[in-house]
Amino acid sequence: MSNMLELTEAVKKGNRNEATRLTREAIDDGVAASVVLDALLDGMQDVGRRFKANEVFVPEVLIAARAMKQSMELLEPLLVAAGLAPEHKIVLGTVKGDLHDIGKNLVGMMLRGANFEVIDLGADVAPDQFVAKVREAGAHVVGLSALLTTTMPAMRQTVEALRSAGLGSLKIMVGGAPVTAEYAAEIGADGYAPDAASAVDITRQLVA
Ligand code: B1M
Repeated sequence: MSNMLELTEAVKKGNRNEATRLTREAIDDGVAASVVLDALLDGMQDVGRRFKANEVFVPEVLIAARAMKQSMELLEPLLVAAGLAPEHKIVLGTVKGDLHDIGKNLVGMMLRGANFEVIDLGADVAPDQFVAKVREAGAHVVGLSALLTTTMPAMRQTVEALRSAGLGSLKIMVGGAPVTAEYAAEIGADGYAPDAASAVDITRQLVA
């Protein structure tokens, strides 16, 4: 018999095999895809909350995201069939000249864990690459990461390029260790997130 609380616990603990087994069992038992999805999201949301509160750290988030990912792969065809595929697309990347991608990857994992579709362009991404991908994908939000004070100007240039490309109601979120809310406002971004869990909250606000 499927147990959604156990599934949530398995994600929280990053127990990939257990999460996969319980997801498969739930699917076989005919549990609605939305119910299984909620159990997975609850687990990831809890990990995000504890990460924000410094109760768990990067490794715990990584293993929880890995457990969630494998279950999502099983669930995805059912979600699509039930019309529950992610509603919002986010293009994510680290700006030109910057190779740091660990924090950006965490942001991507947390966003996927909150049922956003994430298109990750990687690191060292030029402004025109962001513009082209946002246009091609019809993304609702773009997320820019920078870890170096020397690449913060590239973040500004990317915001300028996105704004002058006339991409409609596109929202821009920025983050990364040297980035502040003041800098985000100065360069004309719509949102700033200090950490990966907050990035989910900010993205929800931006698409609301
Ligand atoms: Co580099 N590095 N690094 N480095 N590196 C820092 C950032 C530095 C602070 C180290 C130091 O001097 N103390 C320093 C920057 C100084 C500055 O600019 N003020 C620095 C430097 C100088 C450099 C080089 C220039 C060194 C050199 O070659 N002389 C060079 C630059 C290369 C380049 O990018 N062109 C360089 C290279 C590297 C490595 C390649 C060796 C490696 C990166 C590997 C990789 O990412 N694949 C590396 C690393 C690992 C670091 C440190 C040690 C760790 C960064 C990290 O991953 N943190 C870092 C020092 C430190 O932070 N202790 C350092 C963990 C990660 C989870 O946190 O990335 O902050 P963070 O992400 C957080 C938040 O910032 C936020 O959420 C994340 C999770 O909560 N966040 C977002 C991040 N992006 C977001 C986007 C959002 C929202 C939130 O919305 C879109």
